[in-house]
Amino acid sequence: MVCCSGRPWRLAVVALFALLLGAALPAGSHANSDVYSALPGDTRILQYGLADFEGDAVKELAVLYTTAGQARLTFFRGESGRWSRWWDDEGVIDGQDGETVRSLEAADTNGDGRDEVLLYYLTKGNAAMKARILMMGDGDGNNPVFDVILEDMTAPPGYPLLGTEGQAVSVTFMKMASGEDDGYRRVYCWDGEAFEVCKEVVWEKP
Ligand SMILES: [Ca+2]
Ligand SMILES: [Ca+2]
Repeated sequence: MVCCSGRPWRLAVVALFALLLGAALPAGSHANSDVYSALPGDTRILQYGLADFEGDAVKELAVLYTTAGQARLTFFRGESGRWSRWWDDEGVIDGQDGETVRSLEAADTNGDGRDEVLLYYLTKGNAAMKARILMMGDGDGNNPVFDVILEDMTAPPGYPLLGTEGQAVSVTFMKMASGEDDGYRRVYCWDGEAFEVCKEVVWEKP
């Protein structure tokens, strides 16, 4: 699944809302109370998403929310038909310099069969949108670790392009020149372990 054909992801979100409204879905009929009872009392949900972060063909639930004025991300996994808290972000989703996290998406950005989480932030003044990609790293299924594997921005605000560059799976960011800054088309290729810049075209400022 790629970013720009995100229909499966959106369908998953729609399905989850149906779940929260009481419709029957595989994870059980008590997902609403499972999720809310595990989160702080002042939680305000921003967005949900279902994706398979482990690559075991079973989807987990990602919940983006605010509490005490901070955005937080918590993952749940299905256990015996209930949602069970699985992972908390512990700060890896915090924005910088006035950035605020706006939304999330899930996609297999590196082609390894497991989904990653893409978090989107609007930068100060809404001049650009930053994407931060989190991937499940070392750890086991019971104690997962999610690491930031890529971060860059698109301006005017937009989404990175997921695709291929030659034989490599790639993520591309485009930033228009503005003010004193040049722009770029910057391609990151997955080398099996990390995303590395594999192509960059500079767009000089006028
Ligand atoms: Ca899974
Ligand atoms: Ca992946």
